[in-house]
Amino acid sequence: MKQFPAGFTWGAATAAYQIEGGWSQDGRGPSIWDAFTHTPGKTNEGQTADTACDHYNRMEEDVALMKAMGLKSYRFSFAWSRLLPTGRDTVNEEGVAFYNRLIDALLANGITPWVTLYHWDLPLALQMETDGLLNPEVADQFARYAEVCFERFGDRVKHWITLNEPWCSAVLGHGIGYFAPGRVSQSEPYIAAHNLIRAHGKIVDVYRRKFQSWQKGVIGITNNCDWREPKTDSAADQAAAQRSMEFFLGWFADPIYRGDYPAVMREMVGDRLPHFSAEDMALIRGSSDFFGLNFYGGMYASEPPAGQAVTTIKPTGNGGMAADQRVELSDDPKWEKTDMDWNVVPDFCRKMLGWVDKRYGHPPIYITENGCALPGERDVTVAVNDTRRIDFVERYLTACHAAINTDGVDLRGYFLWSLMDNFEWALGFSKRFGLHHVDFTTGQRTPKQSAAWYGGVMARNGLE
Ligand code: PNW
Repeated sequence: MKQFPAGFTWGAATAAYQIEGGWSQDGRGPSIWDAFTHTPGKTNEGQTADTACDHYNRMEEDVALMKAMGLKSYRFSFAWSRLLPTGRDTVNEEGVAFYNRLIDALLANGITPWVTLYHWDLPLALQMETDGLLNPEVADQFARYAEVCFERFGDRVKHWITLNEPWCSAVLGHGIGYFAPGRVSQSEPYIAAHNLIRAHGKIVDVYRRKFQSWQKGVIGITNNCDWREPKTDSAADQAAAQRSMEFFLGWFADPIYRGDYPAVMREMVGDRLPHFSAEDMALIRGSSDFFGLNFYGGMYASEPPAGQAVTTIKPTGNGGMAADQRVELSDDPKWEKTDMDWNVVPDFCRKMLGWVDKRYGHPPIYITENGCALPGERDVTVAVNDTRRIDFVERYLTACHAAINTDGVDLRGYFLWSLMDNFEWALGFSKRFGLHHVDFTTGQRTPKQSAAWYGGVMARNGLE
C-alpha cells in the first residue's frame, strides 16, 4: 500500500477548446484556435473542435460521469471568448450562465473546481486588432478578463490557474507555427512569453488586491516541462541537460521564483530576450501560491558535436527553439512510447519533481496534468480494456510517492489528463488520452477500465 499524504488533491483535467464545442453558440466569440483549425492544412485531416465532445450541451451528463467514477477535483478552463466575445468590454451573460451551471453542478456533487483562466484560446479579436500576445497591452486585457472571472465565480471557485503551459503558446504558437496563431519566428516566442509572464503577474495582482482576502482562494501558474537526462556523465552533457531545463522551465518559472530569466538564456538569446521593468517585476516575483506542473515525458540531452547545427526535432518531442540552446536531444531505443511518441519514463518524473523542489525553494507542487494517449482506442471495445493506461499511471504515481516520501518533495496533488477523449490540438481526434472513451460521431461516452481504477486510487488515497 502506497498511501499519499492526508488532504492530497486527486483530480482529472480538460480544457475548454478541447471539449466544449458549441463554438458559435449563445454568443461565444471566435478564438485564435477557431481561426487556426478552420485554415486548411493546420490540423490532422482538417479537423476542428466546432463540436468536439459537445460538452457545452452535455455538461450535466459529464458531471454525472465524474460523480460515477468518484472524482474529487476537476480542472477545466474557461473560454475567454465565451465570457467576453471580443476579449474586452461586453460580458456575454449566456457564457457566465454556462460556467455558473457547471460550477454549481460540481459543487452539488462534492467535486472541487480548479479553473484555468487561459488554455491557449485567445479571443480572435485581440489577435486581429492588437496582435495578440505580441502586444504588451495584452497583459492588461488578461487582467481585466480575470477580474470578471473573480467577480462572477470567485465566491465558489477557490483554486485558480492563470495560464496553462505558456511555453506552448510561445514556442509552438509563435516559434514553429504548429499551434495557433501559427507564427514562425526566432524572436516572437520570447516576446509572447514575456507578455504572458507579465499577464500572469497582473492577474495575480488583481486577485491579491481585490479578492483573495475575502474569497480565500489560491492562485498559481501551470508550466510544462519534460525531463532532460544527461546522455553521458560527461560535464558537457550534464551542462547541456541543465541548460535545456532552464530554457524549458526556467524561462517561465525563474522570473516568478528568482526574479529574472535564467542567466544562460540572457547569454545565448541576447537582444531577443526582453527585460522586465521594475514595475512589472514587482508583480511577477512571488506571484504563485503553488507550482503547477504538467509532466509527460523526457529525453536525453547532450552537447552537440562542435560546428554542427542543431535542428528542431519533431514538435511533440518538445524540441522548440533548439537553435538557441545548442542541445541535442535523443531517445533511448529501449524506452516504451505512448501514441504521442512520448517516452514512458516514470523515474524522470521523480527527478523532475526534485529539480523543481531544489531550484525553486521547496514550493508546494501540483501535477496539473499527466497521462497517456494509447493506440487503437478509437475502437471502444479496445479502449475499455486500457490496462496499459492503468499501468502507466500507477508507475508515475509510484514515482510521485517516492518523491514525497523519500525525497521530501511537497507534492500536494495530481490531475490526470484527461477526463475524456478530446480534441488534441493539431493532432485532432487522432490521439486519445481519456478515462472515458468518446464516440465523436454520436457523442456517446463510455468509461474505460482506468476510470474505475482511478476512482479506487482516489477513494483509498493511494495505490494498493
Ligand atoms: C498539454 N507538444 O500540452 C496540454 O495542456 C493539453 O491541452 C494537451 O491535450 C496535453 O498536454 C496532451 O498533449 C501539450 O506538442 C501539447 O510539445 C503538445 C505539446 C506539449 C504539451
